[in-house]
Amino acid sequence: MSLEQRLREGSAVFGVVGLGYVGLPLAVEMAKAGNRVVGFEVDQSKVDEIAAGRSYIPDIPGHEVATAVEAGLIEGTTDFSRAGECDAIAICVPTPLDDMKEPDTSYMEKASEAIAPYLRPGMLITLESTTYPGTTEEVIQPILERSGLKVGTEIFLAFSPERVDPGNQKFQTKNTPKVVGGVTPACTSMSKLFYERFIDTVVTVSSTRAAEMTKLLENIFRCVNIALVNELLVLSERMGINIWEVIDAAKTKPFGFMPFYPGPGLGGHCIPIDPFYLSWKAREFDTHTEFIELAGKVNEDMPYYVVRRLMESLNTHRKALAGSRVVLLGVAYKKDIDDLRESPAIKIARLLREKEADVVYHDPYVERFEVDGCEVPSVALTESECNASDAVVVVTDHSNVDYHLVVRSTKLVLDTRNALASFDGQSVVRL
Ligand code: SAJ
Repeated sequence: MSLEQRLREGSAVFGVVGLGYVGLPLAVEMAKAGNRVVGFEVDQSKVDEIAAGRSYIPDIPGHEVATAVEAGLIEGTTDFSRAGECDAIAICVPTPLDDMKEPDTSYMEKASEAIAPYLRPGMLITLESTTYPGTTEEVIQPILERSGLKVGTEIFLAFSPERVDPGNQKFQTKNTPKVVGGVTPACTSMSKLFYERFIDTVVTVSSTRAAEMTKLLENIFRCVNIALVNELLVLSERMGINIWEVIDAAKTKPFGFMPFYPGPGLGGHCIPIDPFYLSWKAREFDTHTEFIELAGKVNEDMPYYVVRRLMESLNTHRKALAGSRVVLLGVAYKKDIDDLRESPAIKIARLLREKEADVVYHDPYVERFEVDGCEVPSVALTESECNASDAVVVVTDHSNVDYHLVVRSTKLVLDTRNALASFDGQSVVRL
């Protein structure tokens, strides 16, 4: 029976390589639609968690994993030779930057090398990892064709960007439209059929490069606009203008405007990183993506700006930063999640330590916060702790924090997220 027939009748077996914040939700969604899923992981602990019917991804309730496991629809394995059991495999592995801020495609290459020996005629492979235009056909396709199978005629290959927004309760894997672009039209139509099995809306584009660029446009759009408001924040502060008030006023415009907000810097595994995948590839075409470079510079400066503003604020209290006790309130990279990756809190803690401040943190979602191998002590958010501190810096504005307690019992609160806009406390300094 052909892949198309197996996809149409629902007997196809699916595979997911990489069971992280993208792969596990994808595998669960596939299983919820009745498809058997084999999850491939290099991390045995993730395989064990799944076998025990537990979820390690906050957006995925444990019972959804347990239900799928009990129904025999999901299993994890570190045995990549089982890739041959699958009819369609989605690759969802990290695409970080190396120390020189250049793309590190090693995870995608290793994943492709791991499954290539086991490919069978008729199989579909999709790449979901955010990457530069050209990756699918220049990097992944040659590796997969080492199997001796030709993409487009014997196997199918497409790119389909992940669009996971960690913590988003409204848009999740099933109801977020999925863009797909294949190496050939047959690859595109086969990947459309695949994703339509478990995702509500699938949007096809003409090529893998168009799909790769779609994702980068989405994230560069965010990165550049966040940098814009960060730059306007710095200017507005000098002009004595409240940029937060201005943004709220601007967003009353019912068309042609989308609000972004200043902050202590860009965190997460995507927005601070993905744009540099494109600027790296652009050099091959003698093009300098100046918007991306400038946005990166502005966003990367924000942790330094936060520390400068803290020093100025302490100065008005006749206090030096050196020797001051500073509580970082909220260290995850964005509100109401537990993820520390690329969090601006890391850079802020490092800078404060360099200036000999006594740094501690409080974050209800983060049990352990380590910077350069040295643990930042966690403190309870109590009146005595606030009283004892010389400053509290709201780095991430989690919802479940008693900001009233913080404002009434702290000498100085530097609010980098406008979380305290409704508080009229003398101690509050807005970034
Ligand atoms: N941030 C600001 N100001 C803003 C918005 C965000 O400073 O106005 C900061 C956040 O605090 C965070 C960083 O930028 O540190 C990234 O935030 P984000 O809201 O872009 O969220 P991510 O990186 O977790 O997920 C994003 C997705 N989010 C949204 O679309 C809202 C989406 O762009 C991608 O699906 C995802 O990256 C990805 O995986 O690429």
